[in-house]
Amino acid sequence: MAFELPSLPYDQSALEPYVSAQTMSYHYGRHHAGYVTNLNRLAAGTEWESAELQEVVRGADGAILNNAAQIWNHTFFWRSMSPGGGGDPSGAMRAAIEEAFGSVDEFRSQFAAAAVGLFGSGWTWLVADDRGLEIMQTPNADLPLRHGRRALLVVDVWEHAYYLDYQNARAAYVEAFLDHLANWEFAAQNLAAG
Ligand code: MN3
Repeated sequence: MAFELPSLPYDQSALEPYVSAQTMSYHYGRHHAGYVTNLNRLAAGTEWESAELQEVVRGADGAILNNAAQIWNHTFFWRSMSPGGGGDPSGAMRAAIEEAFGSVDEFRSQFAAAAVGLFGSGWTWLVADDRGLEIMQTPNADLPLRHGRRALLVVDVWEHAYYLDYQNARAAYVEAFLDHLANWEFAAQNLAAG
C-alpha cells in the first residue's frame, strides 16, 4: 500500500492571520505532499514498500528515513496547532509544565529561545521521557522517536514554515505559535497516552 498524505485537521485558512492560507497551500500542498511523493518513489521495490510509516521512521536511514520522518513530523505539526489555540495550558498539562520548568512563563521563554536559536532548518519539540518534560531541538528531519523520547508538541522552524508570512522574523512566528496556535489539548492527549 502506498504512503498517503493525511488530510489536514482544519481548513487551510483556519489558522489565519497567524499562518496564512497561502503558507498552508505551499507547506501542506507542496512540501508535505512532496515528501509523500518522494517516499513512495524511494521505497518502491525496497523492504519498506509496504511498511507502516512508523516502522520506516524507526528503522530506515538515508533519504527514505528523511522523507518518512518529514511526513510524520508535518502530520504531527498540523495537529500541534489549532484555531484559537495558544496561551496557557491547563489541568495536568499545566502541572507537568510547572513541574519541569517552574512556571508556564519560564517554559515559554525557554521554548521560544530554543526555536529562535535553532541554526538552519529543524524542529523544536516539547517531549516527555522518564525524566519528565523537556524541550528538544532536532535538525532537518530528525525527531524524538529516534532518540527514545515521546513528542507532545512541535513547531516547524524550517524557513518554508514562516517565510511567506513573517519573512526572516522567526521570533514573531514563534511568538504567534505560542500565543495563538499551540494545541494544548493535543499535547495533553500525548502526555496522557504515555
Ligand atoms: Mn515544514
